[in-house]
Amino acid sequence: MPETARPTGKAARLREYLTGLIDGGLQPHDRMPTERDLAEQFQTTRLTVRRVLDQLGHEGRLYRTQGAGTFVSEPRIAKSVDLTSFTTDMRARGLKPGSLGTHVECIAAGAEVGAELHISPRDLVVHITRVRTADGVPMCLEHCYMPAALVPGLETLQWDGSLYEVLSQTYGLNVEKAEQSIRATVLGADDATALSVPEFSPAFRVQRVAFDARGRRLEFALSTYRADRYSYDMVIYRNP
Ligand code: 16G
Repeated sequence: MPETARPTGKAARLREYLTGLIDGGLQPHDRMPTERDLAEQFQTTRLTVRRVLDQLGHEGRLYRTQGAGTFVSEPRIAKSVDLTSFTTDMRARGLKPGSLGTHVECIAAGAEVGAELHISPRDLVVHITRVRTADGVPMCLEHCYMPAALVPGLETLQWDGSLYEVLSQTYGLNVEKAEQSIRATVLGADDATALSVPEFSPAFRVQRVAFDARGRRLEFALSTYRADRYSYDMVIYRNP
């Protein structure tokens, strides 16, 4: 078993010390002590120090810049699995939601989207693509598809903000329930560029079908979230 999975006493103490620094006084982008200083302080090898730093790097708590050192990462945005919109999520965290490069079109659903929305592949859907931002930082790449029959004129409407607010206020459609799956992925070149991260960065791919109270399928959405800035948090209960 690798040392990182079953740390020696020194590695465990070092990890505790470093997480204390990250959670304690240090701010995002502050520099961590050097490998050499940590090895001396904990009377251990640089290899052990590097493994602990690497592990914290994989967990998204630290990042390294070649030749410059190791720094504290921005904290992850804890996304609850409650049914929310991007706008609500960001506001709840004191961040300003925004969108970049919004593109809206009315197209034929095609086989995959038609199957998810329970409509014919030839039926029209409104397709919205945009990069969602938090305080101006790209966080998530969204593709949303809605049956055009439910949202007439959405493609020509002047709006820039919360889709769920528009659905509710303009069309009287309220999302009540969603079926959602979350899986891991790595970003291809285009998605990585859109999210301002290097190609092959890890990401969460979230697929959602949203329903209203009458059970109508309002939206099929594919959202790709940066894994370095997101965690999915949930409260779970033991079955009685
Ligand atoms: C979230 C939803 C997305 C929805 C959007 C509406 C997930 C995985 N996806 O990003 O399906 O279209 O919120 O947000 O949660 P808005 O009202 O801010 O436009």
